[in-house]
Amino acid sequence: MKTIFVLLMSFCVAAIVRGEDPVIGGVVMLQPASGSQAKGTVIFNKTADGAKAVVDLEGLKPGKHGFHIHEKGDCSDPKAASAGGHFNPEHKHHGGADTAERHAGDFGNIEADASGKAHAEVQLKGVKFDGADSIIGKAVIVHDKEDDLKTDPSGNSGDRIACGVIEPMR
Ligand SMILES: [Cu+2]
Ligand SMILES: [Zn+2]
Repeated sequence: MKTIFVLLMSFCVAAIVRGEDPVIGGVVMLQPASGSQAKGTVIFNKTADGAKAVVDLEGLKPGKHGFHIHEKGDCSDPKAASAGGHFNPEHKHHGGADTAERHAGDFGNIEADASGKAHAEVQLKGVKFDGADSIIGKAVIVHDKEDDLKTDPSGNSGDRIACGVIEPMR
C-alpha cells in the first residue's frame, strides 16, 4: 500500500516538475495593426492530419481578407512587418489553403460580413504543433485586401491589419 502511495506521489511530482501536458492546439489573440480596428481570435484544434482553425474576427472592412501564418511570432512593429514572411518551411511558392503549391501558412481568405465580422472554420492539412516546423510561436496575420492565392510572396493582399502570436493550448 505504501509502495503504491509513493509511486503515485512520484508520478504527481514528475508531472509538476515537467509542468507540461501535451499540446492539443494553439490559441491566438489578434490585435489591430496599421491603424485598423481589426481584432479577434483563432483557435487551432489539433486533428489527425493537421488542424481545424476556428476564426472569429471583428472590425474588418466587409469582403475578403488574406489570412496567413507568418514565420516570426513578433507583432511589435505598428504594421506587423516584424512578423516576417509567410511560414514556409518547405520553400514553396505562395498559394491558397487547397492549392497544390502553397506555403504551409497559406489559409487563403477570410470573408467579413456587412458588419465587419468574420467567422470561419478551416481545415488545415500538415500543420504541426511540435518539432522544428511547429506553428507554436509563429504569428497569424489578417490583411487589408483579398489574397489572389497565387502571387508571390503574399498574394497581393496589402497591409497587415491584425497580428497575434500562436500560444500553445494544453
Ligand atoms: Cu500574411
Ligand atoms: Zn503564402
